[in-house]
Amino acid sequence: PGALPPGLVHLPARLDAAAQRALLAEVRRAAAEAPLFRPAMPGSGRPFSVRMTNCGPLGWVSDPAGYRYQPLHPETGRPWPPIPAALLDLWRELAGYPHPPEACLVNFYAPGARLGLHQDRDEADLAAPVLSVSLGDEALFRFGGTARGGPTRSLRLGSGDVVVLGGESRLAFHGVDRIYPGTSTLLKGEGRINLTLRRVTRP
Ligand code: MD5
Ligand code: FE
Repeated sequence: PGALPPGLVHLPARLDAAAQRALLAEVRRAAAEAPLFRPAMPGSGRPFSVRMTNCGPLGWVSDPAGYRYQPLHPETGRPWPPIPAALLDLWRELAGYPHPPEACLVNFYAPGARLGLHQDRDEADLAAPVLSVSLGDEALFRFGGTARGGPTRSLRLGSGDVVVLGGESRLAFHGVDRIYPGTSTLLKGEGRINLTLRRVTRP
């Protein structure tokens, strides 16, 4: 409870059930063209528990050589599929930023997957927010301030929730501690999908 930090806007169930189903169909289409891959930590090569793919002119990838955005899928060598129109509409409505996103990172959390605390700072344009859409099972999302090791708070994110992370929250440490299996019927026990829209380059 209590106020969220400046720049963090949580819109519970911003997408209704029909919009969630339509978006999920788009994500499945994209993943058929650009298969989910399992990124590895730079340096150690330790695999993520989250699997990923991307839409848009650029996609985020991580492998032992480092984190980066690139125009081609790391395994197929093909361009990423386009960002679904419904997501571009949501960005225009909510981002407060006058240029389109260039990457839509798709994170797939099977039950048991998690994402450690980190900052998103691989984008050259930090003036744009990150817009997050959750589908499927609920997740325990944790966020803190811009310094590692500071206090953190948690927020439960459900299917259809949208979070806009801008301003002072754009560089906040954040992660996903766990998902709650069986809390949504949308993905039928498969887990959770999170979509993040990102502007990468300076316009
Ligand atoms: C997720 N994804 O649920 C989260 C939600 C990622 C990632 O963290 O990098 O793919 S996006 C949350 C986010 C993005 C940018 C800033 C902040 C949170 N924040 O300041 O809290 O899969
Ligand atoms: Fe992140």
